[in-house]
Amino acid sequence: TWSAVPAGPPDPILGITEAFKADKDPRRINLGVGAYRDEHGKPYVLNAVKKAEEKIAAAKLDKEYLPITGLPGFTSNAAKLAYGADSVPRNQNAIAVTQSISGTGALRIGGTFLARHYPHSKTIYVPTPTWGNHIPLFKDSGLEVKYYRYFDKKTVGLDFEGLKEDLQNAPEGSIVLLHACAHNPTGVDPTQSQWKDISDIIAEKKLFPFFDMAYQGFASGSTDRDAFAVRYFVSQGHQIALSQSFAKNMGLYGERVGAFSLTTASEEERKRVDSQLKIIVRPMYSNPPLHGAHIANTILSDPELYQEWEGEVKGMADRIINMRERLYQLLSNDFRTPGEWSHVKSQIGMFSFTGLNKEQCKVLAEKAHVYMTMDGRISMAGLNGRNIEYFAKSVDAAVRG
Ligand code: PLP
Ligand code: TYF
Repeated sequence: TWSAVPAGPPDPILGITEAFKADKDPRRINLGVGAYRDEHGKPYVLNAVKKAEEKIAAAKLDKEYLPITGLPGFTSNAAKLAYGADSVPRNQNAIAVTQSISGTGALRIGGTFLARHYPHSKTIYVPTPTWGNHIPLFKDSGLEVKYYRYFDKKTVGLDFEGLKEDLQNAPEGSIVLLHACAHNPTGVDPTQSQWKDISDIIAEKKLFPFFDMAYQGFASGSTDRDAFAVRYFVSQGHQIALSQSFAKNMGLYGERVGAFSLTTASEEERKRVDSQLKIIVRPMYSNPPLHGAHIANTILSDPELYQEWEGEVKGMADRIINMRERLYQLLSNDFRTPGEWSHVKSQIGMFSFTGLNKEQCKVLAEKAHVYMTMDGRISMAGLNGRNIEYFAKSVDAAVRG
């Protein structure tokens, strides 16, 4: 029956972990997948999460089904975290929110909703480059995917002129995917003033902004600062779609906790949108899983746990920022590696787009047992005090060839 099924390619990011696991060299380093590691290179379960789980266990909750759109306290608190306590559509009860299977599930619900109900276009513009999964995900949702310029290889920074030009030339009404903060894979974000210009163009061209916020708190250490773009757009009167993930900022990767939301014009409109979100979710998975949503909601609704969580998010962000500083010093000063390395310091979030080419990445894997995606992206969280010198030395050797 399946004799005609062709073998497909592996996921370019998750496939790296396989290669890493097969390498038994003690010096091996995995900088592939974007998952936080502590200073010992180990996965990190947040204390706030452990305490929330203790509270949940003590409460002896049942395992009944959640509503189709998820745990009501969780969706409400997730929206508050993203939009802010004083958000106008939130106070008007005009934000439609559904729990989702993490950020990916939120993007997929959003893609499907827009393909079905957005009246002005079936095209979504995504940045080049973008998180690889965005492209098949939106195509499978029924949208056509097009691209806007984002990254400038020459400056290893934002191609702001190219971005503006491409958005200005997009057909009126098109959907635009924006990484809310900590752009994956480049680590390059617009400044606040550039976000304001982007907001103006989107208003002028009547484009529809769809924010992917997978790293709130992870970029700067502050959940408020990282929500700047989302909140600014809403304050300017844009209606937006938003995907949220709690994989990174709460370390809930495998629990699959996320939310998809849309701001609407009124409570009455929100109710109609809600009903259509339910119609999308039901035939896919009926209703979302319980445990992770309880964890996130316990943290978001308990002031003490919330404070502890904020400290831990900042701790993770700060450790990454320290590694950036250290890596820059090693390459630039200690080894005097040919090239300019200040982008390692200025980039934001989980990743650094090093500028290493495919050949150099290959050499790093084969000769130095250092694994990263072939576009030169490294997950900064994979670096720590014990491996960073070896990594920098290996990069130096690969660059010198
Ligand atoms: N969007 C971006 C930009 C990402 O980097 C990721 C990966 O972590 C996701 C969405 C979705 O991740 P998850 O489905 O684990 O929440
Ligand atoms: O870019 C990353 O590494 C994270 C994790 O199919 C990830 O976003 C990578 C690939 C994938 C799912 C999640």
